[in-house]
Parts: sequence; C-alpha cells; structure tokens
Amino acid sequence: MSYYRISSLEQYFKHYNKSIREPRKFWGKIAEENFTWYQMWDKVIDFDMGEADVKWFVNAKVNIVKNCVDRHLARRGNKTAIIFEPNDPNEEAQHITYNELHQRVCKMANVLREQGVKKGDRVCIYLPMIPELAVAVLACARIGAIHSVVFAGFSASAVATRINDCECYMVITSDGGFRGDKTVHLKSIIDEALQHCPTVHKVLVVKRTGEEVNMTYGRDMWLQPLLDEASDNNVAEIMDAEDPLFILYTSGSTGKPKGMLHTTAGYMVYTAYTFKNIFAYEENDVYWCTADIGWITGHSYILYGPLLNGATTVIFEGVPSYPDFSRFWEVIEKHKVNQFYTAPTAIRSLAKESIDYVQGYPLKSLKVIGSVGEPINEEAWNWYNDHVGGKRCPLVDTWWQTETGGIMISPVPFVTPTKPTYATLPLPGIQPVLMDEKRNEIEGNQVVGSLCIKFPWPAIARTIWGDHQRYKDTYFSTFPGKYFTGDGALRDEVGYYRITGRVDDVVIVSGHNLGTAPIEDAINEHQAVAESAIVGFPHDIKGNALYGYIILKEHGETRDQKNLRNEINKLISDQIGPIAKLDKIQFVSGLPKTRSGKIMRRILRKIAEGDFSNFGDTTTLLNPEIVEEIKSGRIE
Ligand code: 6R9
Repeated sequence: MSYYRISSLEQYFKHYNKSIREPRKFWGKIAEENFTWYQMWDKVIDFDMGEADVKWFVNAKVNIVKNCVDRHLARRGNKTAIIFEPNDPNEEAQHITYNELHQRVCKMANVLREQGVKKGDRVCIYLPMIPELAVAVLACARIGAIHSVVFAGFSASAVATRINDCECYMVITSDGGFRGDKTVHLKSIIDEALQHCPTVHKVLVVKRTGEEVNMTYGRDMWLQPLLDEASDNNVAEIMDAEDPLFILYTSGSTGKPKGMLHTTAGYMVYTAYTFKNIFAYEENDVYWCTADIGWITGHSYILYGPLLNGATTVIFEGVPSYPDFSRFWEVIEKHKVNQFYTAPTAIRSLAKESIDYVQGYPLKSLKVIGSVGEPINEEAWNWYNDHVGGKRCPLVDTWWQTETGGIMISPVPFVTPTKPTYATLPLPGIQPVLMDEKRNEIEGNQVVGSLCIKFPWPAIARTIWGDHQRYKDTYFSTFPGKYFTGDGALRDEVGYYRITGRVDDVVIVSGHNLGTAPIEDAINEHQAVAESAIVGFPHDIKGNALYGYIILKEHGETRDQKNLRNEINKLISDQIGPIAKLDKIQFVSGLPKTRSGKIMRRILRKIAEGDFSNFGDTTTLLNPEIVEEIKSGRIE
C-alpha cells in the first residue's frame, strides 16, 4: 500500500497513526516510492532534540532538481511546468514546458559554474517574480550551490546584512522590476548594498525593465549573452541528503535576521508530499500560489512542491490591485486555475472593495482554495469561502513557518471537514502539543497554550546559518526537548487547532514577519531619538500594523513632530523596507519598565489596541505613573 495520497478521513487517521507509531517505515516508504535517488539511505532518521540535531535519510544521495525536472521529461516533457503571468495584463503570458525548463536550468547551471560558483557556495538571488527567478533557484540547487533568495522589497541595507551573514559569492539580480504601476530599481539597490559586501565577486543581471543601470567592470555581467553561449548539457551534482539546499532569512524577536538552513532530501520529500495532499493536485490541474518566491511559501509551494509533482505552477509578477481589484479573478479565469493559494491580508484588502470585482468572474475552474501566513479572521474566511470558493471548494487554512519548511497543520481537502478560522488537524508525521507556563504538556481538549512540536519531521530547518547555539536557544530551550513555534494555539473539543498568533516579539504585518527589535534599532539611529518600543495592533487589512512609542532626546522635543515622524519612517524604510513602516507614532517621556529594565510590552500592546482594561500585574514596574501619560496621549 502507498502512503503518498490521503483520500478519506478514515485513511487520514490510518496514515496519521502509522506515521506516529512507525515514522521510519512511513517516511521511508514515501521516499522510496516517489523519488529517484542515486543511493538509498542507511537510516531514515537520526536525531537528538536536546542538541537540536536532526538528520533524515542518512547517507542517501540525491539531486532535488533531477526530481523536479529531469524525472518528468519522459512522460511530461511537453507539459507546461510554469505559466508566467506578467504584471501588465497586456504583456503576453509565457508557457514554459518541462523540456524548456530543463534546457533553461541546464544553461543557467553551466553559466554559474563558468562564473566560478562551486558546490556549497552561497548565491544571493534578488529578483522580481519572473521566470528567471525560478530558473536561478533551480540552477543553484542543480550544482549544489546554496541559494539565498532575498525578497525584492528589502532595502539595500537589509540585503547587505543578508549577503554578509552567509558570505555570498554571487548575486543574481535584474535591472528592475514591475509591480503594479511602479517600477523598482533592483540593480541600483544592489549597487548600494554591495558597497558593504566584500565577499561578492560576481553579479549577473537579468534584463527586465530595460532601464539604464551601472555595470561595474569585472564584477557585473548581463545574463542573457552568457546564456546564449552556454551549453544545455549539464550534469547535476550528486548531493548528500543532508547537504544544504538553501538559506532563507526570517525575522527574529531579537537582533539580526536568522538564516534558516534547509537541507536536501527531507525538504524534498516533505514539500512534495504536502503539496500533493493539501492541494489534491491531479495531473492536468493548473495551480497558483500568489506568494513571492522571496518567502518560504514561494520556495515550497510555487517551486519545489509543485515541480516535484510534475505540476503546472503559475508565477505572477503583479499585485492584486493592478490594473484593478479584479486582477486575481481575471488570472484565474484566463489560465483556468484549479488550486488557488493566497494570504488573509490579500483577501481582506479585496473584500473591502466592491463585490462586483469578484462577481464578474464565475471561477468555475477552482477546486481548492488555500490561506497562509497569519490567522484568517472569520469574516475574511467567509468572504473567501463564499465569493471565491463559491461555497463548493474546500478552504484549506494552512499553518506552518519558514522553519518548518512545509505545511504542518491544515485540512486535507475533500477529507477533513473545515471550520472557519481553524487550521484543523496535523498532517501525518506532525505531533503538535500545547504547553502551559510551567512548561507542562496540556492534555485533553478545549485548552490553550504555547504550540510546540515534539518529534522531528523531514523538512524541519536544521540550523541557523553560522549560529547553531542561537538555533538551539530560540527553538529548543523554552520547552526542553521540543520544537517551540513561537505561536499560541487552542485545541477545540474535537482536537482541531486554531492558531491564535505570536506569543513573542514578532509581529505579522500583511503576512510579513517583522521582528520588533531590528525596527527599534533602525529608529534609534535617528539623532533625535533616545529610545523606542514597537508593538503590533490589529488592523482591518494588514492583520496587524505597527505602533511606535518613542522617547526623544531633549533637542528633538522642540522639532516639528510631523517631520520627525516622516524621518523616522524613512529611516525604517531605508534600513529594512517599506513594509516595516509605522502606522502610528506616539512621542512619550518614558516607557513602562520592570525593575530588571525590561520594557513591559504587554501594557504597550493593550494601549495600542485601545484596551485600557486589565493591564495585569503592574507591581513590578519601576515607573507605574508613565502608564497614565501614555494612555492619555494614545494615537487613535
Ligand atoms: C508560511 C509562513 C510563520 C508565522 C507563524 C504564524 C503565522 C502562518 C498561519 C499563521 C495562523 C495560519 N502563520 N500561517 N497563523 N494561521 N494558517 O507564513 O511562514 O513567514 O515564517 O511565518 O506566520 O504566526 O509562526 P513565515
């Protein structure tokens, strides 16, 4: 019997129980039957949760791109692998077959090798959502270079930090990119970043906008002429199961971003398996995930998961609001999309516009609709279910993280009965537990706690690049022996999970994880600022928005507050990116602090929310009088 596909609730429980009782047999069988390997493993799993040490498919040899592309050529060579839908609806969409994708990846892989990229080297990819982004990622994986995709909305200084942290040898970028009615000038951002990046020797530039750019002699090269010269014959690197596949940065609650490292075989097996089940993908379906490849959702469920299953995956360059708010629905009709996967923030922003934008489109091709990135509120869930899913498509609310590599808790469509705002049940292999403040596991149902996972799954990140101690401290020390997600959750009377949100200092704004510490660091660089504290507060469209409490140095107090607010947001925009700008800034004379000097963010959060009831225990505050002042100066 095969475990690859769950087709009934009874079977779900059967597979789930098998995966818990005999994880080695369960994953071993899936891995053996659905992938091509150069060499099989000695052991399915080897782990020590205390040391945060996990290995899957020990000593197996494999190449993930052979499995994403080459393996399909015999049967699906002429099938469309990627549909590229440009930002401008008047620009023609591209259909790239598996044969063409193979040829393009091989050429790109040869270019990388010719430019000196070797197995294990880090390559930073800073590109808009164009086919070259997919090709660059796959070409790196094909030759064993570790890709580090940086979302093309990040500023020069944020890119530089990420390039330096993992010491990239090369950057792949473009002249610019189109997003809605804007053009983003990526090459000039890279030029600025590279003034501070001594390890970068080569920059390959894709031509997309045709704008004029500076090319540094000996370092920068246009990509196309190199591809034109390259052979399409390329021998893939033989990779160990645990060889690094990619680094992807995620915000930490303190300090610099964390370079989450994913390795090859476990990630491959888990993203393929979850894609197949969560989207009920059938051979001729067209699948579309609207995320950016710069985030984990794009890595796992635009590229790797779909391609591993020989699927047709849409890459969309644009935004939901351009040229108008019917863009998503128009694309679904145009390409007859069967599975559609997007984020609550996009749903909320579209739901507030006229219903005519969506009602003009029957959306009959849709079979499954999905949500990811943050809790989906009931109103958004219902709107999505009614107007997009037509009440006939199962809505899969998928909970997971950059660190988990793939979807962890989600309904299986046509199998698990859905419930608004609930991610429902764990996938096979996933053992969630809720923990109380005393670090005990909470048994039974109708309970709330901190969400942990108590057994490794194949796609768990293996470490933080260059800092295993931080990995251990962040994820495995709060609840010893367990992986701590940083999220709170409740388990209802039937055992369904509902994720309630972060319990640490990460705020999710429009689906983007933002650590408050780096934003505070940016603000504190302003010469007029003495200290600052950032918290999230609920926002109709973005889910959460940022509220800043800022103490000014004396000379700042005489300055025009509006100008100061603008300068502070400009600083944040330059250092991190526009997504991290503050919606509200309140200048205060002090911050509520404990005797040990910790800012009591709980109180600041409540004030930002406008909830003045029950501040909890304030007896440990050094300066309780400040609370009144902050309350009365709250920005509406
Ligand atoms: C895939 C992704 C991870 C954090 C996670 C949680 C939140 C993601 C969610 C969800 C409620 C869902 N999150 N999916 N919360 N319901 N379906 O988004 O990864 O960017 O690392 O964010 O996002 O708080 O801890 P990442």
